[in-house]
Amino acid sequence: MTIQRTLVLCKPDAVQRGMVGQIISRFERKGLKMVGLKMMKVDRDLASRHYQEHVTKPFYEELCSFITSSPLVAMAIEGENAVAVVRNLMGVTNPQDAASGTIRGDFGLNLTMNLVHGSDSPASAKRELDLFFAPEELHDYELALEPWT
Ligand code: 3AN
Repeated sequence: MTIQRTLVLCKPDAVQRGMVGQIISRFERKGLKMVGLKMMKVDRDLASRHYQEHVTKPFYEELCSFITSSPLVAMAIEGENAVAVVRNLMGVTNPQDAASGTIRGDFGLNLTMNLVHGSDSPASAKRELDLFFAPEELHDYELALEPWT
């Protein structure tokens, strides 16, 4: 059993469209545990560090201006194989190709405004959680229902 932590962002479009509650709900009902949660406005510096792997891509500028355009909700999520499980719940990058039943498949149409971000590997998760959360903002606690999920 591999318990992992991963970063999820409910991006500015999710906040603006009033979908944060529904998105969080999908992670909760799966049995994943929220261990950190906050609303924040991402500045240019954080955006460029978060998206450093995309710096040479043609969509980099659009990505950074979108993520800094309005507040987002950042979450640290914990659970068994949380990195891959979260990615499966999100669906593939382009919402038009994402399977029904996934967040992007059910709620999105736009490649840039694709509602959520989830770390793509345990190494990215560690790097991204460090970018978005201070250690004291992450909580170790037990959920009473954990033995049942
Ligand atoms: P994911 O978010 O599924 O891990 P990445 O890491 O490949 O996808 O891309 C990061 C973000 O960049 C995506 N969430 C999406 O908003 C944007 N993006 C990816 N590919 C494109 C593209 N071809 N054109 C515009 N935006 C893109």
